[in-house]
Amino acid sequence: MPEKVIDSFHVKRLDILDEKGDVDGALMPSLSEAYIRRMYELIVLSRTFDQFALNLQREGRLGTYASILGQEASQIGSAFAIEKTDWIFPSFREMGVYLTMGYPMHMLFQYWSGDERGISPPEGLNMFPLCIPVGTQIPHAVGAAMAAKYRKDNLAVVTYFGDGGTSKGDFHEGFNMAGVFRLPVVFICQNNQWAISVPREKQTASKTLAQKAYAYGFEGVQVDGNDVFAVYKATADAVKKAMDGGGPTLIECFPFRMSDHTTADEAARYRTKEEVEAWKPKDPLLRLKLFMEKNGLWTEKYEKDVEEEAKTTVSTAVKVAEATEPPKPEDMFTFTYEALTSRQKKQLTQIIHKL
Ligand SMILES: Cc1ncc(C[n+]2csc(CCOP(=O)(O)OP(=O)(O)O)c2C)c(N)n1
Ligand SMILES: [Mg+2]
Repeated sequence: MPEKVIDSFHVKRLDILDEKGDVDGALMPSLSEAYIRRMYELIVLSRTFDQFALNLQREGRLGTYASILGQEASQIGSAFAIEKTDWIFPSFREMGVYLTMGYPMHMLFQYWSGDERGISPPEGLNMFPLCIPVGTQIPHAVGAAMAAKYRKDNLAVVTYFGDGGTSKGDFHEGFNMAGVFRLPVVFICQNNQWAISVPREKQTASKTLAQKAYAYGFEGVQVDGNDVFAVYKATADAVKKAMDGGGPTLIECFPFRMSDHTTADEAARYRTKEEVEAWKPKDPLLRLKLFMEKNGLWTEKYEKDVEEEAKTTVSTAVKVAEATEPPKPEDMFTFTYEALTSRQKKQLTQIIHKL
């Protein structure tokens, strides 16, 4: 008997906005000028937030922080395609998504300064707290999508994770269940080429991360992660498909982690200057700016105004966060243990009476 090919697959890659600021007119989604300006303003706001956070950390006013520099188009582009009624399960690097969805900025500063009250999403904002354990948000999102399908809720569930997250068992278990039950979930992998010091080629032998979806019976697509329009379109299509009963989609965004892994890391020790330099012309903000300039949506005054407003917004949020009374150390005992040991009782007394 001759061997037969019983299955094959291909991976689509979506690019709309190039490095010169030109778009593919056939693929460009129909977006109003005001909408495009809002995208730009949120990219600037997120980048400003990021810069403030890095500075505050260096001054000892914030704890370890994970920068989003270079990943703004992946985050803001996708978040613009998510409805307020959808549910979002982020990883730890989605500050741009939080800000686009309207998460109070001062709470993010509160969280990164070690106050967990900063990451209790306000009522009405369908976002889960950021997730530090790599990949564990994936099965949570799949469970929520299962519930949505069961209850016939008209919504999609969107979850974010990194290239490193695709090596976790949570990823494979979540993907399997999403595929088998054709759940309304959109998986957004921000393949920023690095998982701390592990480069993409040591993460997997697969040619793309997008193709991993095919093993679980659904579509994976790769998108230029520095292209806000391509990320927006891929996410909008996947959200619509999920809500129309078409099942899950994996979107592999292809940006670059321009910064260190976190402020506790020093990327220069494991990656070359040349690699970082090569990504600079691909910058998502620069590219959108060029597009807007070519289309009469950008002037130097507009840029200055947007930057000034972002700085004011961010510094106000810092002030609000820093004016918040810190949590009481004794709460650690009140909410952690059912019953205190005699040693803990002694420690608690010492804290209360400042002994
Ligand atoms: C379960 C678990 N193992 C290890 C870690 C330590 N850790 C934090 S981030 C990270 C790498 C994540 O890489 P990736 O998924 O590519 O996300 P990125 O940091 O690039 O956004 C690791 C191993 C962790 N937080 N959780
Ligand atoms: Mg990564």
